[in-house]
Amino acid sequence: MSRLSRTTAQAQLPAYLQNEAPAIGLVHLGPGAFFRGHQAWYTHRAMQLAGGDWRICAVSMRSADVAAALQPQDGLYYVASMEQQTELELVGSIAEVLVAPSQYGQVLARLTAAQCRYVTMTITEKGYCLNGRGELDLTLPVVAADLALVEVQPDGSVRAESAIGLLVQALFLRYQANLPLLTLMSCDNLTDNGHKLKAAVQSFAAHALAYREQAGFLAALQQLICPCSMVDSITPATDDALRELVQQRTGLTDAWPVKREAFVQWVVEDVLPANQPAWRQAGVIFTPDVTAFEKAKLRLLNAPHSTLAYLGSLLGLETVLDAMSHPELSALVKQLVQQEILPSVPALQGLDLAQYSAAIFQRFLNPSVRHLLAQIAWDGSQKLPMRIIPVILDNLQAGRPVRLLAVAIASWLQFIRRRVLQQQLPEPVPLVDPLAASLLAIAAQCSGKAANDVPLWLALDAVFPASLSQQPAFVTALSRAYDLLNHQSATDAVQPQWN
Ligand code: CS2
Repeated sequence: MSRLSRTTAQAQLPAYLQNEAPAIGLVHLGPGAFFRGHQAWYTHRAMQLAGGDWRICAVSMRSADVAAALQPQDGLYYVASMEQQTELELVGSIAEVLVAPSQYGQVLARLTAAQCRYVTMTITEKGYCLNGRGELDLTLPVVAADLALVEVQPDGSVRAESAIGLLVQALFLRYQANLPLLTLMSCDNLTDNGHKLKAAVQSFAAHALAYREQAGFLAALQQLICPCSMVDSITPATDDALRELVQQRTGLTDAWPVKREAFVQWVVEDVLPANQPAWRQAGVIFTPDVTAFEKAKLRLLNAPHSTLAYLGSLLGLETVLDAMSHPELSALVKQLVQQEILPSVPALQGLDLAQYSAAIFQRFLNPSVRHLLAQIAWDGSQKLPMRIIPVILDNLQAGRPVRLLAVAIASWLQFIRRRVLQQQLPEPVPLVDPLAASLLAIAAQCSGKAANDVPLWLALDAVFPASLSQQPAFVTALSRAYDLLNHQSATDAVQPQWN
């Protein structure tokens, strides 16, 4: 069986790769499955429709796995969109994959090339190194180390480890070379992602030894364009079943195809420079204000997703489909959305939010997408402050209920406790979270009783704003849910007794 490459896939190559390939115009940080099924696919579509020199240099911030898989196949890979029928599409927008730690000079060269105009990024919530207030966390070791770098060398001999540090280096080199700055596009599930990114870049530059005396550079950064965006497409991790399917259908071996649901959406704040890939033609929605789209998606998709992940894991379930097929759990999550989340979502012209939410629950039932709850459960400390805590704050302020939102939080806390209790097992399951050490340390002091444990958890200011522990309505609801999930089986806890 031949390996996928430009030569072996000649007959199926997208038209833009048939002759000379377009030049690189974009750099992307974080070439995980989501990016490959989403932004890289949109850019592929854009080049199919309108050409342009918009191929992508994809940069892994740490792991060399994606480069090892895609380089031998000329950056090509298949996207499988899973609906009743599985459609395969060969995507050719990735020109190369670089690994930042070992190819730093090349990464800087790409970022400082005149023809590079955009950096898109999917570095997950934790990649932005923000604190509980959504600002750059100057105390994180990786940020502190990057801030202490005293010079910037175009050859990459001075290396930043964080994405923000790398971007500021590149922007500074462009500034020195009189090149236009880059447009930086966060494509992560962060509230206000563009504003947070811009603020983090500016804060880094203002605090870093190498830049803080450079008034001209700091002033130039005020002009930096960082559009906010909402990204959406459910993209489970690749598995061997997908690799086999691709092999059977195409006769070629693809080391790392990507699968996702057929639904795909990208809404971008309409502030991009005129010179851009034909994303609009490819279906990207441009709008003056993304906030309402972003709130609707984070609250109506990601919030129930996380709730299903934690409660479902406590119930011993494996996938989103399993969780949605559990009658009490799915009823509870629907009730949560109906009663406590939908009222917090601002109206969006032309979109019926109830229908939008119903369609999302339908997407969760897609039998072809095997989406593991364990994958969604990762990084709760980073995700819940974007998807659940803001709804709680809004509801408290508006006098709306938070009872079921508190169940969602309690299920996360009990999920962490479960991990601690499992440490004694022969094969303990690790807690995947950048704050794992702090979370496990708190869990180790827990007794299981809310009266003792809830204050310990609420003191975690990276996740819970201080004001929350002053809110009796929330503390009582959280304590009740916590005790219930502790003393009874999770099955009992999702019974209709919440009504
Ligand atoms: C999920 C998201 O893993 C998670 O936390 O909630 O990745 C979700 O599948 C995407 O945001 C859908 O667009």
